[in-house]
Amino acid sequence: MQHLNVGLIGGGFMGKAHSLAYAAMPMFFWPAPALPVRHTIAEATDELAAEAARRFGFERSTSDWRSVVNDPDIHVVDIATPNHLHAEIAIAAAQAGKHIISEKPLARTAQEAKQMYEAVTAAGVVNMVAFNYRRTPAIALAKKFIEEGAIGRILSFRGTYLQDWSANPDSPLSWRFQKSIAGSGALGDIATHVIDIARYLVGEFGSVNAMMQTWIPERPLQTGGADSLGTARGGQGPRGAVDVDDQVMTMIRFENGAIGSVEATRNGYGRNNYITFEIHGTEGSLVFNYERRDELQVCFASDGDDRRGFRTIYTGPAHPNGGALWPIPALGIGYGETKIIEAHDFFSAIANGTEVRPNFADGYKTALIDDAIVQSAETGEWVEVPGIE
Ligand code: NAI
Ligand code: SOE
Repeated sequence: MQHLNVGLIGGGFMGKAHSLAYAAMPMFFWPAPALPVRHTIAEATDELAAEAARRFGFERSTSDWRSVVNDPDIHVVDIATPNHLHAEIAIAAAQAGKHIISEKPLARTAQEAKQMYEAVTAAGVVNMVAFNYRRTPAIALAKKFIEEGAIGRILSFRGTYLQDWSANPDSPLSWRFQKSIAGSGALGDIATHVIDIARYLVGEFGSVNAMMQTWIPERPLQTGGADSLGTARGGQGPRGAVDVDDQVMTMIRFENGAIGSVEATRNGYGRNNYITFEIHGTEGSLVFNYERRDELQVCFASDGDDRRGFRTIYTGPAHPNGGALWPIPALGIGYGETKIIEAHDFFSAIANGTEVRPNFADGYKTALIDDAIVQSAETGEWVEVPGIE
């Protein structure tokens, strides 16, 4: 079994999730496609890096991500930093011939995403963007039903991603509220997950008509680089300007004729990780809510008029990736499992020399959709989403 050395850059929330996935992947998927070795972790300072290495089980640590990218012993570069560093790190890693997984959104703009896509294409390395939610077994099951034709031709997709961690005006001005670092707000941070799910389940976006809104224009300045996701509150100290959106809503015309909508907010009190979709087809409907992520609700026209209504399928060993997870349906799929499946699929692609989706082309396509949404919100017009050049 091949050992592949990972260089992980960024030891915050996603540094934790990816480290867990590398440790746990072979325990779930055995024989593993390859064994991820937690070789080096890079953080913003030497102290943070050393602490992250101890905590997440890495052999070495550094505050210089370039030394990781250029280390001949490293096979895989994992980018788990704030968004402004994704492009620079990914392009350097591709030029050094490393396989790359990057957190989402792939980049701050479509222009940046294009450069990343071109760099990995030229280098011929395996590349993946970490839209992990599509690996939730219930979402993969929805994909299977759609591909089997179980709900017929798709008519409409209605998707949401609603959270409330930043609804409090005292939650700090972390990097997620700064355009120079994040690129955009709720759009890039969370709407992109639903856009990825919509592309996965329905197909390519043709055009969009969107609104974007900033509800809290100033937030307390934050010291330190990591985002506490609202759990640390600022007091009466100085505040700085928010220059990204808190909320986005868009209508969608898909290329295949389906219509739909995506909305996302980080100010929806009572909603936590409320990723939902409802899909109507000519032969049935599918409904999903991540806060009940073991479940897929289905209604098939063939059920007959006298029993028409939604029933709940609890995902388990009979469903996509279920065999590798837990032996009984509804034992509980967690966020960690989506990252473990993601790690499995990424390392399988490296071991087998194949492609994995979503890849940088998908990340670039999503960035083109994001740019079209921003343009539409500014002009009030429908905006066509360009294809990949
Ligand atoms: P975070 O703020 O918790 O952690 C980011 C870490 O990067 C911090 O510890 C920071 O010190 C470190 N960092 C900053 N500059 C660095 C540098 N030059 N070299 C090395 N490390 C550096 O952020 P979080 O939540 O982990 O987000 C990271 C990325 O993951 C973002 O792109 C975000 O959009 C994405 N994300 C994806 C999620 C998913 O479900 N797929 C969930 C959460 C975040
Ligand atoms: C904050 O909105 C956040 O951590 C996002 O950055 C992630 O992508 C999402 O999965 C969870 O919430």
